[in-house]
Amino acid sequence: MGKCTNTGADQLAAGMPFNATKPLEYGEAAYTPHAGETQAPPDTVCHELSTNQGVPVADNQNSLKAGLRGPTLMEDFILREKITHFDHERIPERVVHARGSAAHGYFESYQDLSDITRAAPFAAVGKRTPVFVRFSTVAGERGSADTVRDVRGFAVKFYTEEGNWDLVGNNIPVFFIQDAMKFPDLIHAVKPEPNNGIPQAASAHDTFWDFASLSPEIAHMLLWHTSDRAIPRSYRMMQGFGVHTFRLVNAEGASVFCKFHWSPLAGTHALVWDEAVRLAGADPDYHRRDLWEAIEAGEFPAWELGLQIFTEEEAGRFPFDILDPTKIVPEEMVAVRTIGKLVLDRNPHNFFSETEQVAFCAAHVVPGIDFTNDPLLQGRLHSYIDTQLTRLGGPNFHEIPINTPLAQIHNNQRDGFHRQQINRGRVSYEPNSLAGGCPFQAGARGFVSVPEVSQGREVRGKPELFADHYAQAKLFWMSQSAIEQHHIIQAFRFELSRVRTPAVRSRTLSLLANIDARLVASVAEGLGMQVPPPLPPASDRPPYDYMPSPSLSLFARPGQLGIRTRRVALMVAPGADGALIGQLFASLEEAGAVPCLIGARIGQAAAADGAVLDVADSYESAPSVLWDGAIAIQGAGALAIEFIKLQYRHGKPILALGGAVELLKAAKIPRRLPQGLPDPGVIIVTPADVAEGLACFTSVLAQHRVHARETDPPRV
Ligand code: HDD
Repeated sequence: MGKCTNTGADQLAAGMPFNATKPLEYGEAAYTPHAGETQAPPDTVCHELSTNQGVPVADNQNSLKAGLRGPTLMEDFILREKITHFDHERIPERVVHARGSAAHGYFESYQDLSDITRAAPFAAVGKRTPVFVRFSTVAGERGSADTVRDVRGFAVKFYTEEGNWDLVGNNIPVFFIQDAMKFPDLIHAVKPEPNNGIPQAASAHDTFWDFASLSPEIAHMLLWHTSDRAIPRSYRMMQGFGVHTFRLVNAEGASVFCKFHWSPLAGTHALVWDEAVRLAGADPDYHRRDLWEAIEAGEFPAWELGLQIFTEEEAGRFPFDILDPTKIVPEEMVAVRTIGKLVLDRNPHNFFSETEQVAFCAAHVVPGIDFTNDPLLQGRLHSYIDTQLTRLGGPNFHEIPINTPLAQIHNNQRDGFHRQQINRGRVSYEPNSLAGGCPFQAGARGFVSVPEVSQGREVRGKPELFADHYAQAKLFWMSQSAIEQHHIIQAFRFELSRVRTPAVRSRTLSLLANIDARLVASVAEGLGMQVPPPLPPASDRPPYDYMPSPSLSLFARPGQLGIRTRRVALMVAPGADGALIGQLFASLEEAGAVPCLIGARIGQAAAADGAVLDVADSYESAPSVLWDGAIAIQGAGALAIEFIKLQYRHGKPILALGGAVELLKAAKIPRRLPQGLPDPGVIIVTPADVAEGLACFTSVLAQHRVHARETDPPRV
């Protein structure tokens, strides 16, 4: 059995002379934790350090030199191998969706859908299929902040027994453009401008709005993009959509159309813009951390899968074209049928190997799922495999463990960069007799495309219904609550205020003038501009008049989690009531919330009764935006005042106990809403009434925030 040799760092930590060697037994701690520090359990049995050729490394501290003060020698193959590998640690980041986070889990079918589709995940009630899900932003680079205004990617890889199916969707059910031909233009416009590389992860700049204002098909998407959908509170709290219309095909080959919807059990909740901006500085990993911590805590994020299923005849009667990815199928026209549940219950072991190297592809489907002629989808069928050739270095990316199907692979594809499989025998072609005809075609058991009739002239163009750019933008606008509409106006004002070219602002207003008079007037007012005449419509057809669709509001899905996973700051200071804090802490934890003591500085503080308070966070290290609600117990000072002011500004519940009411006074927190009614989220009680106060606090916390409190500009 080999020995695990202690390192210099370990020796320093253990107070040993630097050059002394003390062999450790297998599994023995290689590092002595400081008091109070817990040691992460080693992943595997501890092994000897080696090179990539398996040569044991004697010394990982010093390069090989000609004399102690001499030059480093070329001969040091261990140093050169280590540095060379390090130099090549990065692979190209995704050209879009570079910033992302992922987790493992499973999909469980509630139903047997075999009458509609032969897709393996839906074959039986209770059937579980393993999945890997990656969430992402679109525009930002790999190290950009999580909370920027952007669409979020929602990509699900199902490892079915009939191969991998990737449902590569977004958290918004429509897209910016109608044809893949425009995708590079869209992305070039939204990415940092090519002359100076500014701005990072933001659509608020001239080139994006220049492109947008010249592309009226974007109108519907612009309203989603400026809505709170583009600043979710958490990946766990957003919907997902397949966006395009797909086909479901059963064993007899009969097919229906389908739209895919993921609906979060945690409900749909968003940040407010000021919070999102501050979070980008306070914790750029806010969504990544939230997902990771929820899974580590056993609070497994879950979504239900809903299908909108309709026939070709029904599709023919819709007032829009189902091949147009800028249109939804309103739930009032086709109900969403809930058919299963997605649960994420395991974090990746290694970010690079799994989250970075996972390769999703819109063309990865399994028998039972098929495409439509949506021209955006058709372009995607090419793009994803093509992009992996550069990003993952060749055509064998399916051999990277995270991409490998559970289903067996048998084919005659051979060789190429990074080939892992050692194919045996001399036969790599089909038909053959020398290998007994293997592997042989699966026939009807295999993937069979729907034999859609496809005839027509070769043209570059769009179907007529694609030209109705505004009817569904209106539908979205009128389906939003007053506060959501207010946020859309504010977002347009922000984005367009950042645009330096007046003509671009004006053209965007002309586009908005086709959607709603109040919307465009409010945006124009915020820009100090007059409302220009509307852009002429692209079609003579009168636009369809939709009824509002309440399910398009974020408030339609409050969720089932209550206060579970909500982060609560218990504001304390030395001399606080230890028993009261203990009681609050225990009650919150029992309800599944995440309480934490916060004060002017971290460390231990003495409570009034002599008990020790473990203050884990300070107002500087964990500012207000990181918390869903605050309970003020004791504390004062400028930082505490700033903290509570921001809790108020962002609509969060505040419970003040006893003397802490002074803090609210110092912060000038009003007890009434702007409308004059008492604010349900500003709760002041004596310590004797803590149970009652906490009940009020948690009921507001469960509703996410007090939207009625919101004012612009803020009152405190
Ligand atoms: Fe795309 C990545 C979603 C249109 C080309 N896309 C990518 C990812 C998601 C989407 C979620 C990240 C996958 C991951 O986590 O690795 N894309 C969409 C949706 C679209 C869409 C919902 C419209 C409905 N995409 C789209 C078009 C094209 C691309 C029209 C090109 C013609 N997308 C790509 C890509 C990416 C990608 C360049 C970048 C890295 C990758 O694929 O693996 O191929």
